Amino acid sequence: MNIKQKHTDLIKTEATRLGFLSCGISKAEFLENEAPRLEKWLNNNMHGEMQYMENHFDKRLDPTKLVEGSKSVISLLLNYFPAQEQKDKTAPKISKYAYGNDYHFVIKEKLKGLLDFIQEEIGEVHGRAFVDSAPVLDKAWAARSGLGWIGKNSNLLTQQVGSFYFIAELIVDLELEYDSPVTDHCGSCTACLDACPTKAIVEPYVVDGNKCISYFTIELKDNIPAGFKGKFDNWMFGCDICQDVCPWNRFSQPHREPLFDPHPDLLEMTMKDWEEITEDVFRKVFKNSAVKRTKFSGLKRNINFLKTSS
Ligand code: B12
Ligand code: SF4
Ligand code: SF4
Repeated sequence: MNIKQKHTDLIKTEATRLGFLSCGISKAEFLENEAPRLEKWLNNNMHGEMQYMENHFDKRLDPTKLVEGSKSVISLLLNYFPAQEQKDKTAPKISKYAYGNDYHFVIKEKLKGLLDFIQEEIGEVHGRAFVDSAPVLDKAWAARSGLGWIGKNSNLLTQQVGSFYFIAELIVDLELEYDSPVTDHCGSCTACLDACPTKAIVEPYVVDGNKCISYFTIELKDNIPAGFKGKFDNWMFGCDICQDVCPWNRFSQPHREPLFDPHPDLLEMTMKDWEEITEDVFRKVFKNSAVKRTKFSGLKRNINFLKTSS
């Protein structure tokens, strides 16, 4: 066995041991196909107020500009599909990814573990860990590395486990064996486009961030535009509709990461509990959660928006 293959096998085995769903590897190079798409998306203002998306255009498309001397992008998936969902079906909804502890911290620890392992087992390897934290096109790298295809809802998707997982990367200066992309299995399906209540999937594979419930409820600092009243289908933090309707998500399996388990109260809270939520309850239920991104005031804004929508 050649040395690159041996290193690749070691890394993939350790990734599985750390709890990642899968690991795929690509050569670190310029993302030629994605460049015009990203440019168009930005020019059409589909990032809305997410100004960070305008920054570091060149680095976002070329990992060798982000991590000097880098040779490989190691992409990793971590499942967050919960075993149980919110009990009160009339309660405002929270996206499944935000039930437990903030994934940025959970994944960073695992990535650090993988990088330490590489340095111990393979030698002097330089690299950096990324989880939604820097200008990296997570989905594009995962797709290149054969971890799934980018579906018409623009999420990375697999036939085996659907799309309810996070994507992260290690970008390293080590040459490895590279994977190949898998084929697109969306076929003639349009379930996600048809189900999106704000028509944010403006054409297959393109999401106008500016129209997405996830953007309004998490990213937007101002008031939610009144024109979207009645269209949120009761989502108060994020939105899972275009994934819930995806036929491949029938194959989602519950995660086994205890840190992603929700605070016990979260699943029990009723519509009334959410409408009357206090800052103390918010702090308790969302202690280490990504929901803290909206702050108490943001979540209240979202709940009030839903209340005045119906
Ligand atoms: C900005 C952002 C958002 C924005 C914009 C969404 C978007 N689609 O870009 C908002 C706030 C709306 C958002 C929402 C969500 N997000 Co988000 N988001 C990001 C972020 C930070 C950047 C994405 C990006 O670069 N967008 C720029 C545009 C240009 O890229 P794109 O939509 O991916 O476009 C590509 C494809 O459309 C493709 N394409 C275009 N045309 C065509 C044509 C063909 C034929 C093909 C094949 C491809 C293709 O090329 C483009 C460039 O690669 C990433 C993290 C990261 N650093 O990558 C997370 C990320 C994409 N988000 C994630 C998640 C989980 C979500 C939500 C599900 C959360 C929720 N439940 O509320 C929703 C899903 C909404 C949706 N349907 O996309 C995960 C996705 C995991 C997965 N399985 O794919 C990521 C990867 C975070 C992570 N590290 O895990 N998000
Ligand atoms: S997350 Fe919701 S609002 Fe955004 S594209 Fe998907 S279905 Fe539409
Ligand atoms: S719902 Fe259908 S079109 Fe949309 S991503 Fe899933 S398989 Fe593809």
